[in-house]
Amino acid sequence: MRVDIISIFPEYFAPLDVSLMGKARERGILDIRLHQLRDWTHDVHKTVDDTPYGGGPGMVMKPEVWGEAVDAVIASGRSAPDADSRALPRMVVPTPSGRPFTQEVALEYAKEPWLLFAPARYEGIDSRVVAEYGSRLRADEVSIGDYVLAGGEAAVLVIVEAVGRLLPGVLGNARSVADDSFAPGAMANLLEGPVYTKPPVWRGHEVPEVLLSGHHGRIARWRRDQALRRTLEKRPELIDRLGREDLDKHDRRV
Ligand code: 6GU
Repeated sequence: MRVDIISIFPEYFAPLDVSLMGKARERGILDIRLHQLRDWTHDVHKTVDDTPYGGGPGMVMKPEVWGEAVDAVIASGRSAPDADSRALPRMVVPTPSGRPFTQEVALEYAKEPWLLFAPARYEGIDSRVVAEYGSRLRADEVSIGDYVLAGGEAAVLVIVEAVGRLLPGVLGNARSVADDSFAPGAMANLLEGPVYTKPPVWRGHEVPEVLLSGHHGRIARWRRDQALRRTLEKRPELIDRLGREDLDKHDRRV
């Protein structure tokens, strides 16, 4: 997967050199290309923002600079010899006023050959930029949660990591993706329950004996009960949303 990120802080993305994402890049599974937005300004001050029409606090990122930057990145992909199916990227604009970024969206993005991220600072990007690219390619405004960050860069790190770990060959054990909280499948729409490793007793805390029993059926049932219990306690709205198909005949209201 190719990932382009245009930002006034390309150095913000240094963590993508580390750990799982770093390995994915070394292996060529993830091709991340960072771009300095200011490279597409034309004034000596490399201005990327201006005051908002209609007044109000803060600054808004100028559409011309973003337009030139995004056009250039799109053009760089199309002229590449390996252009294959990546005629146009899926564009992702992080903003607290976007649609929620969920595991479902991560799975959808993981199927794309090319993502282009446009994280903003200040009060956001002039809205005509998403209007323009929304008509030329698929452009999504997404939020990573109900709180406000100082800029979209941290959201891009979150999204790239959530998507990157889903790419074939990135995780050692592919099964761990299927068992994720929020992943479709056996534990669909439930939080994962507690996990333990050796020693069997630590500071007086014992590992639940069922996990030491070797009885796979009992273990699976216990894990599902723990997942149901934890979900009910921490995310009751997820329990309310479970459909018949998410429940098995041994699930009961705890
Ligand atoms: Cl995507 N950006 C910013 N600036 N704040 C956020 C966010 C994104 N998602 C939640 N809060």
